[in-house]
Amino acid sequence: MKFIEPTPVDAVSSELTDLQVASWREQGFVLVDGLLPLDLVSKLVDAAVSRFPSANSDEAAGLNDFGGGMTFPDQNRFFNLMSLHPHLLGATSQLLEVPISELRLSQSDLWPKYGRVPGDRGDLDNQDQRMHLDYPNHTLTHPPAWDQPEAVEIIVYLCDETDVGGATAVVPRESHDDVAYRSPMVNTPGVSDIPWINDRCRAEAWFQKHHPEIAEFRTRLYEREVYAQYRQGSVLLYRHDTWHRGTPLHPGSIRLAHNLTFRKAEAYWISTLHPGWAWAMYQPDQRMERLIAEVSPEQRSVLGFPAPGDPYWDSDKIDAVEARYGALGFDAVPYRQQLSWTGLN
Ligand SMILES: O=C(O)CCC(=O)C(=O)O
Ligand SMILES: [Fe+2]
Repeated sequence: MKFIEPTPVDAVSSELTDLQVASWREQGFVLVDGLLPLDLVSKLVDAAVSRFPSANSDEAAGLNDFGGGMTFPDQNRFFNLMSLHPHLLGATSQLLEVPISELRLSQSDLWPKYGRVPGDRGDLDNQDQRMHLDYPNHTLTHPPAWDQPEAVEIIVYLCDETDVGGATAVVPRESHDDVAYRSPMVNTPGVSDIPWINDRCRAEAWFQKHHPEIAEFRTRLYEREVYAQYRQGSVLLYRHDTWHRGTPLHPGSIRLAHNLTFRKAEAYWISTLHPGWAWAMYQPDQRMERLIAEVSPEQRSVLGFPAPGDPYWDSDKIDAVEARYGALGFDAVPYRQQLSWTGLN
């Protein structure tokens, strides 16, 4: 087993180092430490621990697959602030080479995974996952050429691998003509006629029976996997077209992880994974409205709220939006300033 350890981001700027950016661009992933403040991480851990069933509880025994976790925007403010953390946005902007205002959040969910004893628990069991790509349940199309990435996928780990196990396994891309990464990438569940089986043994048995040549291709992937030895607060940055899988946890333990995707604004074919922001604005706690009012213009733009200077704005619209959110603390000044600068007022 080859474990990969996290490397620290730049301690002063909290930006990814050149080596980290190169690792994501060439190998398809990078595991980093020091990107996120640990006090925010521990607030999120507290929120998640009180939200989800504890390990070994009867309730946890029934939770086999992910889903049913916290999704953005949640009633928990720290989860929402983590989802828009400036350092996550900054790192993504470095990787995709676009300004933060041209990023869009399309996934933010936090879910528990429970460690089980080895055994067959059906097709959908997520304990020992089959090798896969994530793109089939994110994009309507297919990821573009490797050198034109349109999204960054992220796992923020809220536990320590040494305590709970469950290292994410990743297959590093070796070169521009790596056979594992040749387009189209279709040898993964959920694509073409391949059923969506999550459990490794069951999925590989299906490939052996129906497509032995794909089974052979996939055997090579397992041989090449390396394991992310995450710590609490480590961040795995990867892609919708990076081969990876979840591996078993220590039986009886619980792992908490926060998964995110930021896409380029122009890549509208990448869908938002959750019910969406609009449905959240039906909640009596006004979680979405309060968040809109609280965060920076740059963070708002990642939710699709037009940035200062966007042609959307005129002074009537700014007045109206201020009337809507002003009582919650929304500051319209940056929008007005840009309007007068661009001379459209
Ligand atoms: O659990 C993990 O480490 C990875 C999970 C994963 O890849 C997935 O659910 O798609
Ligand atoms: Fe995945």
